[in-house]
Amino acid sequence: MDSPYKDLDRPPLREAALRRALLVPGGLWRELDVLPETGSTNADLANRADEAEGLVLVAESQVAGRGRLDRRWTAPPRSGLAVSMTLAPNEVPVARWGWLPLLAGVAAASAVSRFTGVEVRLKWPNDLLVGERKLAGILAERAGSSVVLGIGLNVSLHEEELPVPTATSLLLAGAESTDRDPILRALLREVEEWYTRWRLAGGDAQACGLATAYTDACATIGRRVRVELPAKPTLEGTATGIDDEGRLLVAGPEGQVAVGAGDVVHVRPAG
Ligand code: BT5
Repeated sequence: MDSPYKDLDRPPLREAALRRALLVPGGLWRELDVLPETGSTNADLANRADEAEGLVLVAESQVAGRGRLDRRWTAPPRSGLAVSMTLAPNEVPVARWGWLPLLAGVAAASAVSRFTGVEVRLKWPNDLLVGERKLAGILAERAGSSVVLGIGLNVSLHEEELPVPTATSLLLAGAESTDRDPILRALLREVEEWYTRWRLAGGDAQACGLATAYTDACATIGRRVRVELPAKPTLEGTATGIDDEGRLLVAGPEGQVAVGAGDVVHVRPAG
């Protein structure tokens, strides 16, 4: 539907105001750009991964948005947030970097819940759910000595605009506000806060409270799950928790197995 009023429903992000609010002395975020259109904000920042951390790139429209394992992330222009950031927690052992996508999930869920009143749960490793439907996805990719963390959040999509029937948006979930500027500010502030705590704890998710926050928000833990792994038999068992490296622990017939976000094709509830 080509309504001339659509732009009024979907005002552009205010780059200058976002910069004023977020690029503060002593803070994590150093640069913030809003592009009218790009292929993928994750791909763009991966090319700049050798610069110091704290770059933030937002796109009003993404034409080649990436999910995990060559999957796609699609959404109409200005209907949500597509944002990537670079992080380089060099003093944290690389094995613990697996917590970064989970950290982003905790930060995004708490920013969204607080600002919009919508109750959000996390599905391991990287989905924000409202009920069983996906509100946001997170993609963490290694690039040089950094991690590019990308978040796609559906804000004002109508039912007929959803890219897949399992998706939802803040609008459809009855959010108190669908104003993207303050949601983005809250999101980036929460990521900064959790990242700083986690990093100061040397990446120890237990010590900094991240593991507890994640477990409290996670709908996967405690459930029966079927885990699809590439080129391996499907694993079925009970999700019992998250290990020190951010992997999901699944207790199955052959004992406890730890599965990493990068390895998993799908985690589905088992009957
Ligand atoms: C993800 O992958 O969920 C990670 C998505 C990350 C997107 C952000 S946007 C900013 C940054 N730049 C990028 O290029 N990417 C990041 P995965 O778990 O593999 O889920 C992908 C699947 O989600 C697709 O195969 C679809 O089934 C579904 N999907 C695609 N677009 C969606 C949407 N807008 N809402 C809900 N589900 C969607």
